[in-house]
Formats: sequence, C-alpha cells, structure tokens
Amino acid sequence: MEKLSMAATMFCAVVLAALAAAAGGEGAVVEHTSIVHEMNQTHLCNTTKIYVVNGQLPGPTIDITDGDTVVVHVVNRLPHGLTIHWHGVRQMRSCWSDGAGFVTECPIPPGGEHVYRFNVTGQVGTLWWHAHVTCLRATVAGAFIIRPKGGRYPFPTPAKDVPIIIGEWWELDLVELDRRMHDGNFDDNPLSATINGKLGDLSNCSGKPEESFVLDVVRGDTYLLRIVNTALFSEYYFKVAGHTFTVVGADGYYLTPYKTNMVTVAPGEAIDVLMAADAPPAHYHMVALANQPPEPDPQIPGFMSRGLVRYAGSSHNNNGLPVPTPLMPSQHNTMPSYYFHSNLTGLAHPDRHRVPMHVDERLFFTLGLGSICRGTNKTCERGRSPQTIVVATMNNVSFRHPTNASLLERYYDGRTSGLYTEDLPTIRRTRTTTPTAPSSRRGRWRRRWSRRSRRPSYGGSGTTPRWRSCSSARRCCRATPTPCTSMATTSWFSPRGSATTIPRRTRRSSITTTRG
Ligand SMILES: [Cu+2]
Repeated sequence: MEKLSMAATMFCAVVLAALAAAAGGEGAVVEHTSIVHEMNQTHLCNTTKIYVVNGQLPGPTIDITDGDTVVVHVVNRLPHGLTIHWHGVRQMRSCWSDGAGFVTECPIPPGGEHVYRFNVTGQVGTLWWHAHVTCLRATVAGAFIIRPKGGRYPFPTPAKDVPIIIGEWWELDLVELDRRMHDGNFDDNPLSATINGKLGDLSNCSGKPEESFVLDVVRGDTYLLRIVNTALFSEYYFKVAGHTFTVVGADGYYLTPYKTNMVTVAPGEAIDVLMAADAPPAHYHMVALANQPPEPDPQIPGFMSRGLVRYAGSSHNNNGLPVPTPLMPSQHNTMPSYYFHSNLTGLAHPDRHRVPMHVDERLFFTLGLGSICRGTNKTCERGRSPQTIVVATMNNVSFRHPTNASLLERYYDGRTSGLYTEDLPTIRRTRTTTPTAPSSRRGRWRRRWSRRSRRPSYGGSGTTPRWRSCSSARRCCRATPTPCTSMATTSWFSPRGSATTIPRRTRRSSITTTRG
C-alpha cells in the first residue's frame, strides 16, 4: 500500500506559469509522472496480475485546456517494453510523441524512462491514452480531457463532468493473451465488462456481488458524461434507466446536439453526453452491454456491467423499492449502433472542420483479411487451417511491426532499405482482383508478411500546411526520438518465462504546484 500511495503522490499534474511558446502553444504546461507497474487485483474469487499506472484502474485522468502543452514522464517498471499512445491527439509537429511502438518510437525498455511532450490545440472534449503494446491497453489506459479555452462550452456549462471508462476484466495475464493472439489464437474472452474498473453487482462469486460504480447526482443538475470504450474488442451499448442523453461531442470534437436514450461506443471511441438529473430522487441502474454480430460470426459470451445513479436525498436502500434497470437491446442487434453513429454530425465552427475542396490525389483503400503461413514456410494449407495465421490487410498487403527499429526514425535517417518500401498500392483494382470479390476468394487468402507504405506529397489535397514556416514534413516534426540503436535485441516482450528484475528507482519530483 505504501508503495502505491507513494506512487499516487508522485503522480503530479502541475501547471507551470511559463508560456509554452517553445512547444508551439500559448497555454500552460501540464506535467505528469506515470509509473507503469504490475499489481495484483482480486475479482470473482481469483487474484490476477494486472498492469497499471500509479496503482490506479482505470489510470489517472489527464485534464488540460485547449492550447496547453502536455509533458508526461513515463517510468516503465514492467518486465516488458512499453509505449503510451495519446489516442486522437493530432500531434502537430510532435510526431515523435505519438507513442506507436516501432512506428514512431522504439518501446521504452524495462526499467527505462521516456518523456512525451506535445501541444494540444484546436481539439476539445474527450480523448484517452493507452499502452500501445497490443493487450496491455486493457488496463494501462485513462481519460484525456481537453476543456475549452475560458470554459466556453457551446452548451450550458455542466455542474460536473464524469469519465465513464468502459472496459473488460481479463482473468488472464494480458501479455500471455497477446502472445496467443500473435500466434493466431483468438479464443480467449474477458470475464466481465467493467464501468470505471468495477465489474458491477451482476457478477458474483459464491453469492458475494462485485462492487458497482456509483454516480452521485443532485436533482436539477446536468452532468457531462465522458464515455470512453477501452475494451480490447467489443462495442458497447450504454444506458441509464429513467434518463436520456444529449450527445455533444465525440473523439475530441463537438457535435451537433443529438438526443437519445442509448449511447453506442466502439472500442477506442470517446462520446460526450449531457445527462440531466431530472428524475424523481431515487436510485437508477446504468448498464454497459457488449454487442456482437450474430452467427456465423465467432460468438463471445454476453458481457455486461451494472452501475448505479444515486440521487442526493434518496434513501440508502431506495425505500425498499426495486431499482429500475434500463431495457437493453439484444446483444445481437447491431442496428442501434448503425443508427447512433449515422446521426452524429460535426458542429459547425468557423475555425474548424474546414473540408478541402480541391483534391490532388485520390487513394482507394480496401480493408480485408488474409492468411499467412506459420513460421518460415512459403506454402501451406490455406483457408481456416491450423497451418496459417489470419491477418488484416490493406489493398491485399499485410503489415508486421519491425522488431529493432522505428519506421519514423529510419525515415528521418534515410535508412529505410530492408525496413519498408513505398509502393503500397492505392488504386481501385479491377473486378477480378478486388479482394472482396467472390471470384478472387482463393487469392484473397494468400498473403505474405510485408511492410509497404505510401507517402503523400506534403501539404497535398489543396490544404494549406498549418505550419507555414515548414518547407517539408521532416522539418515540421521536431526530432526527439527514443533512440533505437541501443535496442537491437529488445522486442515487445521479454522471452517467455524469463521475467527480468526491474531496478526500483528513486525519483525526486521537481514539480512546484500540484493539481489533482
Ligand atoms: Cu488508440
């Protein structure tokens, strides 16, 4: 416990008064220290090792204002390589801070540290951050809130805002889960859905229900719920009995207000809704339910987490009355998701959402699935055979991460030979070779690992480069890479069964003002 409270103390969000002109913005500098470590947590009578930041699940919220510069010191105390991705942040002139492992940086090695620094301007609402080692993001994740300058919302200012982090509880080491997936085994499932880390009272072990997330409200107030789906695979439906929502934002942008009684949130998506506490003071259940297409798609068990909205002044046992639970759609009915997302439109803003009216280059992308022979075999039995691994493809081309270099670093160095080629096809294929055409079904499945890219011309598509002083993309992204040169033998994970001992570091915080 002492270790955790120490970590929590070290988690500091500070606002330095100095202007952040050097980083490209004019807001404050918001600084955090994120210590990523292992922790045991017990649910449903079993203790599982999980990976967390500063002892928190979900991880700490980053809370900034449009125009601020974010500085995050990440300390990796895991026995695995790690990067943190700032999901949805546009990373203007800070591509080295995007946190995509082996793409924009090499992973922070076990025991290592790395500083992410970037400015956020022109985005507002909710995003999130997460580990970019595939499965660790199930628990190494948190909300990333961007408030409008001067607190000026395009809707009445909410009384309070509440992150609602929808996730899943895996009774399985997430690193092992990742290994199995890379091996082509997709049969593992989480045990339950979670709301803000709580499994909810619908899950129980030997009759003892799990804890539920509780949202305390005051009648007459309006709440801004920042709903983020951090689950690995499933899309979720979210409802609160007796209440409706006004959707006002998604993924860091405002939306034209849209009224609904149910939110649909896809993995990785963030939806901002206003919820007026206008029901008779009592208790009401909230429910997050995973949806999935019907068979013949592969089926998962039903996942649901139930929380509580509790009005101030209501009796602790709801006067002995049953607590209303929202009526959820069938988990196999995916149409509500289609309607929900079709109804979202951006809120017009004079400074944003400029759509280029001139097109320089047309790119055509087809996404699909293919299979690759296991090991080094060039030929194997295709189709859904144990000799192959199923992979995603873009224009029939697969992708595999490098293991000892970052694509961006090599691009800057000009040493791309053998790492990737720049010949990703981006043209509409003829009918016989279109991956989705039934006539090419056999061809669709025959793939090899490859790494091919496409480099559009800088400032193309008629847009004016945002940073007029830049003459090329290279000059616009300030170079502060994690050097990969010393990491030739570092891969995502330490070898199976040989977890390294991580030296504990004493770290003194040089931070002056603490917030949060
Ligand atoms: Cu992401």
